[in-house]
Amino acid sequence: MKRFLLLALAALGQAKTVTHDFNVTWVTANPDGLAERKVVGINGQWPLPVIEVNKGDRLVVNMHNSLDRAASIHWHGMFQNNTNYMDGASMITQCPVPPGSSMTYNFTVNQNGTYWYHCHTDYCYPDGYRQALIVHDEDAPFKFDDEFTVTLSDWYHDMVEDLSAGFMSVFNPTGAEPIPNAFLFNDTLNSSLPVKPNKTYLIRIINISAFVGQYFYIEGHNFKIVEIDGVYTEPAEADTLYLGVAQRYAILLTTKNETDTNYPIVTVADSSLLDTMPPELRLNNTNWLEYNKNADHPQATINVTDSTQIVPFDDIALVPSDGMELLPEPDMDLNVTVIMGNLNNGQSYAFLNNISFTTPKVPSLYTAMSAGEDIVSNKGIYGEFTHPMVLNHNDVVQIVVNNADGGSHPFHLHGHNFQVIDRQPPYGEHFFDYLNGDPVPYDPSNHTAFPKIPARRDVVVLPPQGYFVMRFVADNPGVWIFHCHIDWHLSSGLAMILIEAPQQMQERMTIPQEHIDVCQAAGIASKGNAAADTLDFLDLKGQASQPGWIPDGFTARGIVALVFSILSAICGIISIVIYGLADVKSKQADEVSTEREQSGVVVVEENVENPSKS
Ligand SMILES: *[C@@H]1O[C@H](CO)[C@@H](O)[C@H](O)[C@H]1NC(C)=O
Ligand SMILES: *[C@@H]1O[C@H](CO)[C@@H](O)[C@H](O)[C@H]1NC(C)=O
Ligand SMILES: *[C@@H]1O[C@H](CO)[C@@H](O)[C@H](O)[C@H]1NC(C)=O
Ligand SMILES: *[C@@H]1O[C@H](CO)[C@@H](O)[C@H](O)[C@H]1NC(C)=O
Ligand SMILES: *[C@@H]1O[C@H](CO)[C@@H](O)[C@H](O)[C@H]1NC(C)=O
Ligand SMILES: *[C@@H]1O[C@H](CO)[C@@H](O)[C@H](O)[C@H]1NC(C)=O
Ligand SMILES: *[C@@H]1O[C@H](CO)[C@@H](O)[C@H](O)[C@H]1NC(C)=O
Ligand SMILES: *[C@@H]1O[C@H](CO)[C@@H](O)[C@H](O)[C@H]1NC(C)=O
Ligand SMILES: *[C@@H]1O[C@H](CO)[C@@H](O)[C@H](O)[C@H]1NC(C)=O
Ligand SMILES: *[C@@H]1O[C@H](CO)[C@@H](O)[C@H](O)[C@H]1NC(C)=O
Ligand SMILES: *[C@@H]1O[C@H](CO)[C@@H](O)[C@H](O)[C@H]1NC(C)=O
Ligand SMILES: *[C@@H]1O[C@H](CO)[C@@H](O)[C@H](O)[C@H]1NC(C)=O
Ligand SMILES: [Cu+2]
Repeated sequence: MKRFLLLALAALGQAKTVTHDFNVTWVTANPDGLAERKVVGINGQWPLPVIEVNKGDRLVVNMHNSLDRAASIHWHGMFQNNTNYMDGASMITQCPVPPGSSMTYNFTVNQNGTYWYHCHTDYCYPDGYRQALIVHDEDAPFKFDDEFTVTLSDWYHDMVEDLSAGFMSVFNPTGAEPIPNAFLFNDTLNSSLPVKPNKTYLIRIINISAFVGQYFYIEGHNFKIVEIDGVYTEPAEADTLYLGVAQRYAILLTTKNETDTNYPIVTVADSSLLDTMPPELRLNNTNWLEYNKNADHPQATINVTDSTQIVPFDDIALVPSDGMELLPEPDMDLNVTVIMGNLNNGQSYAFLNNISFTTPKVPSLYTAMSAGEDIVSNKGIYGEFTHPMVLNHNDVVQIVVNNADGGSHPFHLHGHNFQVIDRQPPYGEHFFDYLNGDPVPYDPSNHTAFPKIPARRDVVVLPPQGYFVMRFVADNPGVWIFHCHIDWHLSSGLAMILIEAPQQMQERMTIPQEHIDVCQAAGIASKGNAAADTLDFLDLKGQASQPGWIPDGFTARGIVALVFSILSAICGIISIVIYGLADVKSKQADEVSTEREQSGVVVVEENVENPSKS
């Protein structure tokens, strides 16, 4: 099937409709030259097509799923204002599109800059189903002669279904993430960006990885950062960037006058995220800013031994060029803590407070759209294990995310960019300092002064054992998932949903019939509460829930014992494990959740139970 682009000038202004037909199938590719594998292709091609639109355009993508599994497309960073149902997050805003079915995504793009699209159904984008989405803007507050878009990614030789089976498994009680086999630069290696002397280039860099952040610099060149995650910034001089998964930067690079030398573009994978380091894995890669095709293409000379010694530009220091000031004190204050731990099936899970996100039986948006007006704002109907929070229309919302885990986590909120008003420790030489002691949670009575004009973006990296604080206005009615963008962590539960302005959702939106038909084809209910109950929305009987807690007193030895007892059971051997079980008592008994209202400020507190750590 042919891919075609329809450029139809709208009656008013320059806005046009950009149409793509995507027939999604398996193809084969070997981008690192090390292993040919099956990847998700579009219209028989991989790398996938880069989508380009102008600001104000309508984007229409007709996706036909010719794979042997369900799929969807999320338009990362797109606000989907009044089109929440086009957000592409399976079981949040739509049903997963089953094999043989189609879905048309159709929305206007009133934003600038650098985005990407990717599958958002179970773990599906690490198999190659991700690519850049660029919004051109004639009115951008900077000038350049030409532009490049490059993606950075991690790459696995195995299919994600095989990797995930090993990841969520009693054989992996510590939750060690699969180690990639390679790191790609624009879905290849050893490539060159041909440049002319004395010119200014806009280079857009997108981390489309499943797991690993990367450092980026160009030998012999500084550059100016002019955009992060679709938000223009005052130009900021920098030499090195860190891109957590899903983050984007656009930089202006002015080339030298001389054309005798080519310069390495250096990418270094963030080794702090990798539990093991296979000797054959190339963490750093050289590509080239190519002034002269015939000159030498030298390998990078890297003068640090470990990626943690690299000092990147601190994105919190960037100032949005629209000058949007620090939002006022919040109307709603959420406080969540990232925790990794095991549940009683022996597997490792990720938690925000005491909840490991578990997919509901009805997409949460469809729960909101089918609930009675009187009950739509009751968070109970969205289920306990989706970790729902209901936001009032136009409230200022603050989210504090503390990290009780030793890894960093790139957190993404759908439907918004947000102000990052505090983050500790900062990027740089002290980034890993809190690992030397206990986690340090945000202390509202002892924090650094918030910036007057805070950086805004849609993915922020949560430091190891540290925290960040973000604010945004709940001006975009919809169900938006807030999650760690490391795909392994999303699948082990590091997510929650924000039910934003549910009454306005009902007033403003209608789910397209085609989307309802997709649910029918997938055999998934499109009405009802999180348990698919359409009669009594408050009855959550049968909702999907996380496995039970490990009884108190179960120690690390106990976890190992549990794993072995499960393994023994698998082998058909009866084994009674008694050590490790000190004081058997269910944790669930003392869980409480309270909400109190104070001078118009809703403070949501949840009792945080540390699941037993291994
Ligand atoms: C999609 O591609 C597959 C494989 O090339 C082909 O068999 C199928 O007919 C195509 N489907 C559509 C709807 O174009
Ligand atoms: C890239 O360059 C490295 C180092 O020269 C080489 O080992 C590797 O085979 C090259 N890979 C590809 C895909 O060109
Ligand atoms: C896209 O949505 C617009 C506005 O609702 C509508 O006019 C148009 O027909 C839709 N296009 C397609 C291909 O569905
Ligand atoms: C990166 O890859 C995309 C897709 O193959 C391509 O369109 C684009 O031109 C490449 N960028 C550069 C700088 O070569
Ligand atoms: C560089 O470009 C500027 C204009 O953009 C021009 O004035 C200048 O002469 C150029 N220098 C060289 C060495 O080409
Ligand atoms: C988007 O671009 C317009 C100019 O075209 C600018 O006024 C606006 O501030 C930009 N928005 C952001 C979030 O950078
Ligand atoms: C290139 O030469 C022009 C003058 O001809 C100078 O203004 C500019 O700074 C030079 N560029 C660089 C990167 O050295
Ligand atoms: C760069 O790669 C080499 C070979 O994989 C490795 O020995 C070295 O530690 C890496 N350097 C960094 C900073 O990651
Ligand atoms: C390492 O290299 C970077 C850029 O390539 C340079 O800025 C820095 O000074 C170097 N550090 C040392 C210790 O040589
Ligand atoms: C947030 O929760 C953590 C963990 O329970 C607690 O230590 C911290 O004091 C709370 N912070 C706020 C601002 O309530
Ligand atoms: C306030 O925070 C600073 C920096 O984290 C810390 O060193 C200091 O001990 C804290 N002071 C109090 C009173 O908690
Ligand atoms: C959504 O649109 C409303 C106007 O209908 C506007 O006030 C609001 O700022 C928009 N929100 C986003 C996130 O674009
Ligand atoms: Cu994570």
